[in-house]
Amino acid sequence: MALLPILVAPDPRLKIKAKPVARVDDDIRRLMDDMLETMYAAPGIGLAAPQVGVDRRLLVLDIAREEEKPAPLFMANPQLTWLSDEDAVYEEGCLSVPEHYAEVARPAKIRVSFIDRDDQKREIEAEGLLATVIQHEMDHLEGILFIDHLSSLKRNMILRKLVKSKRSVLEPAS
Ligand code: K1U
Ligand code: ZN
Repeated sequence: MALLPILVAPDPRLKIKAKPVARVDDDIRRLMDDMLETMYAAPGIGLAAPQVGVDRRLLVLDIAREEEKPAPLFMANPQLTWLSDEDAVYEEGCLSVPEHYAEVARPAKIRVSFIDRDDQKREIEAEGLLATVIQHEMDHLEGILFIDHLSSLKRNMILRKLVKSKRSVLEPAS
């Protein structure tokens, strides 16, 4: 398995609508495994393929706590089949928007259909943090970041800080 570099905003590859996969074959399974390893190493609780520069509708997640048994979920071509009217607000973070967090409101309960790591069609219901992380990762497949749910003032402030910190890595002060 391999650790993959995670793209940081602003990056045009994070704004692209990802393409469906035809099926989950050995190449896709290897990519999903690399994404999971990258997510655990970051550390994070979710990761979508566009975050590692891959233009495909794939995501991995695991919201199990450190003291719990790992419970990874692998999704290809996820589709929301039902959303609750009621919203829930969570403080969100993103490995592509490092060190910034903000509250985002999303449907509290969802039903999502997807193809799993064994190329089997599945549908699950989710609520709480799991529902939030699935929706956050599915946004990545549409080229949407959690900061796109904030006011343009807050979003631009965060983007300016990210540009500045990228610059300081490229041009360290002498
Ligand atoms: O970059 C990502 O998409 C992953 C992101 C997922 C997420 C977190 C919280 C709300 C919505 C979506 C992260 O994993 S950020 C890091 C994080 O939340 C975390 C890291 C280690 C332990 C617990 C949480
Ligand atoms: Zn994210």
